[in-house]
Amino acid sequence: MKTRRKFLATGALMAALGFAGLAPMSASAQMVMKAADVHPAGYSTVVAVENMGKKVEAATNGRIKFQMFPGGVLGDEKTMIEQTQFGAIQILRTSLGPVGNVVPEVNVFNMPFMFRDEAHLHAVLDGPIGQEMLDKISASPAKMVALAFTVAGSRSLYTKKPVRTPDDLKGQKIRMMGNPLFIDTMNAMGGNGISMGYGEVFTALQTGVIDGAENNEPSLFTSNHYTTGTKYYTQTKHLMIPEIIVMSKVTWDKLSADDQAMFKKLGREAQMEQRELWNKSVEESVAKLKAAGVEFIEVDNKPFYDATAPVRAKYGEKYADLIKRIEAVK
Ligand code: GTR
Repeated sequence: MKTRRKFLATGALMAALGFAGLAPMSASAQMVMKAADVHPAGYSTVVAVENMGKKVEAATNGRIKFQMFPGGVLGDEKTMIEQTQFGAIQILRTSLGPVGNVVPEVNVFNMPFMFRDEAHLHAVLDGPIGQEMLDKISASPAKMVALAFTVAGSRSLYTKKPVRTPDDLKGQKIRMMGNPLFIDTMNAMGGNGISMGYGEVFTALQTGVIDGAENNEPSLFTSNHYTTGTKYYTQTKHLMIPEIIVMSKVTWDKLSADDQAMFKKLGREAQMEQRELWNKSVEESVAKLKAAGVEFIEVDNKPFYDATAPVRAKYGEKYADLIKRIEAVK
């Protein structure tokens, strides 16, 4: 028993350090791909990637399988992107927010009020523009092969004081994801944007380092941020940021063409499956947040839209044609 436990522990350590999957593949060699996510077990993105892993395992008779590291145990998204780039993480689900720092083109999708609503966003992602964006990421020097999109609804503000207008955000320090575009967005909306990793937000809210943050309902719920006194959820819906499932290019280059095609196919299936899981999780989180006393504030988001026009102008200038095509999607 003891020896077996030690053996298992060593195996887990080796997997955690990134040894698994680094050896050159022979036909019978097993490849264990480390998959990572900042979200906890049970979250729509984690479940969709786990299910993709099960399909991969079945399709390859166990030759390739996933080992999921949820809850940000391998670091925040910036760190995980770096680890994916050099091959220590093989499969990563990440927001496009921090990806904008390594693939600037994706910032078109990261701009405030870029999409009319979720139906518009989903039509863009599932159609030719979405495929082009995945291909752009894969062809960029970022060393990540983009397999699929996941969705994350829209981001709204959660604060300790109610916010109804940009004026109410004056002097409030609001956590944003690490990307200058988001800091500019918050500053334009009236607050002070503070960049920090997702895993630091809870303590920063508790200690008053920040006054609030912004995210979708499932993230607000599963992160427990709502327990820190941020009981007002103001539905500005200022950002609708798509997310991606990527494979490290280091790993991708070791796969056969057949395996690569299988990953693309199963990636697309994961995209559709997560969509269903997502919709359910939004409903559930809204109900749970309301039951816990979070007040949902409906606002007129026109003043926030108008205030962020300079941000869209600054970041969108280079991509005017693409933006026109996005706007034309029905
Ligand atoms: C969530 C998103 C995560 C992460 C997080 C954050 O909505 O799904 O990938 O980006 O927001 O705010 O850091």
